[in-house]
Amino acid sequence: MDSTQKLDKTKRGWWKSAVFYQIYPKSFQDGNGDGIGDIPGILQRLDYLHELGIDGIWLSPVFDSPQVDNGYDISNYRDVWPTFGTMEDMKALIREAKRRNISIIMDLVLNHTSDQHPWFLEALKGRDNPYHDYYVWRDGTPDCPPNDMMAGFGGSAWTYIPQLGQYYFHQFTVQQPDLNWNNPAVRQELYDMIRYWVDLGVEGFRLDVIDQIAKEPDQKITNNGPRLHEFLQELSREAFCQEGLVTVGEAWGADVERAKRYSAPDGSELSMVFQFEHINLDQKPGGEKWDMIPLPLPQLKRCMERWQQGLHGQGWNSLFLDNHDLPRIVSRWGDDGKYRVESAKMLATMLYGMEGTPYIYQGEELGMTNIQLPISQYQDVEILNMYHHRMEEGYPEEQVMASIYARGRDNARTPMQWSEEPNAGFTTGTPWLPVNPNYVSINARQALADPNSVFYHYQKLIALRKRLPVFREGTFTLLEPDSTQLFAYTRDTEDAQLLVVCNFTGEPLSYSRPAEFADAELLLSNYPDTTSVLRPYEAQMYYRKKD
Ligand code: TEU
Ligand code: CA
Repeated sequence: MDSTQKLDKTKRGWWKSAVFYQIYPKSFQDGNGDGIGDIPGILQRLDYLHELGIDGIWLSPVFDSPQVDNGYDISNYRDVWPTFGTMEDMKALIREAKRRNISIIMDLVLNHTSDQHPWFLEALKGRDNPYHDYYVWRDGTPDCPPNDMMAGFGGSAWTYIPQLGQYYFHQFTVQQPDLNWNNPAVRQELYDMIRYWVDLGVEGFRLDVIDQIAKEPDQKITNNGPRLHEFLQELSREAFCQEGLVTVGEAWGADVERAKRYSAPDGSELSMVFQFEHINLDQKPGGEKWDMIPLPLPQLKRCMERWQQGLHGQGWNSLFLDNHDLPRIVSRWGDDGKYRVESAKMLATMLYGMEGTPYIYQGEELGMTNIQLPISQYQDVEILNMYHHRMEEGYPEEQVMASIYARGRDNARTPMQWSEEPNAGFTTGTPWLPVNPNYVSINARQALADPNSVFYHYQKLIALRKRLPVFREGTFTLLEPDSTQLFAYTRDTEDAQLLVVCNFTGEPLSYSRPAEFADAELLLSNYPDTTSVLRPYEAQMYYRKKD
């Protein structure tokens, strides 16, 4: 199978046929033995990514940063963190990736900077400093913050600066002050910076918490602020004007109607957004992400249906189950024990039959799993803040740890498992976060040697999506919506039809496919043959030409 079919990236909307791969640089490949992944390490692995068949890399932030939030706290937008490498390394990465027809998509954090960014250091110098208004300030006294808004990773969203007699606003950690988008100078600085990266050959951007830039803290508005779409349209006009750039905004607050605006086909805002409605379904209503419930399958199906049908012809979906903030999907909605391989393939099949642009998170193509560590070994600021907070509140420690095992972001951030060599071939030094001990049996070297691996299943799905227009154009119809075991749907164009059938459970399921598919071609499945039942986590994809 030709997994390396090239897309013509000069064509508008090329990214509709593309598949992207997210790299979390700290954990991908260490090139110099200091235990931390880096850009030279990524360069070593480009051939692996090319083999998988991806068209672009979403690179989580590599900018200079004190790393309080692993780079989502940027202190210099125009340079890379020295531990990751140099600008020369970055240029080499852009060039070498492009040579393999892989685009580099940078991760832009435009909502906030690091508190070590020169703009913030200037802002602290006085109310009259020209950079003071780059951030969001309110007068106050030490004991009385402007309001009771809370920050994303715990604590107040306001931090007091005594010498100014003012509070600054931060939606995330104290070290991530929010930028003031109402100030046109801030916006122009950011657009300039984006053009700088475009000039270096970057072909797109992932926009961190983009729906939070237009916050209005006096009204307690965080996402979807009143000027959001005005800002996005200006951003698009001024910074994304180069034909062919792909832009994907992270939008936890997006519903279908909002997503239509973000991803409007006229290109006035973004190419697409990451929305999280499906991701939030196994969270207790009214609770936090740490408060879990079992995944309600009928609701998942209805949710995907709503997005598939809602955006068809009117916008564009992103397709993802994993990223650096989420637990590993095979541990979450699959079975990371006995049926790890089958369920990892089933989840991919369920998603890759849909309309949208898929994003693979590093290691997902190997079926990498969650990890359980003692609290002293976790690194993530969100996990550590939550642990201290809930312990103080009197939660039983066992329950707190169970939440971390199930939902903690470090699950996704353990080093990439390349081989059965020490530290999974990730580093010759001491990894910054422990390697999952299961690397001896789950790793890329073994996957490449096994024709039945999860890796090759992804490779086939990617190639199919490029070959058959039905993946890109077909309308979506959900079958058997109420079944608590089966996830099945069809995609239809005028002359072809795709059927995707997934057993979402570890129990066998009797199922006969619609009559018109009796003689259809089996494009792909995760068992060596087919029988009259769907075995645990069995997934099948059928294709037929209409006559
Ligand atoms: O995440 C946005 C965000 O809302 C997170 O708080 C998310 O809800 C949380 O990670 C779920 O556990 C983005 C980045 O993806 C994340 O890595 C950053 O920490 C965050 O923004 C701040 O920049
Ligand atoms: Ca390194």
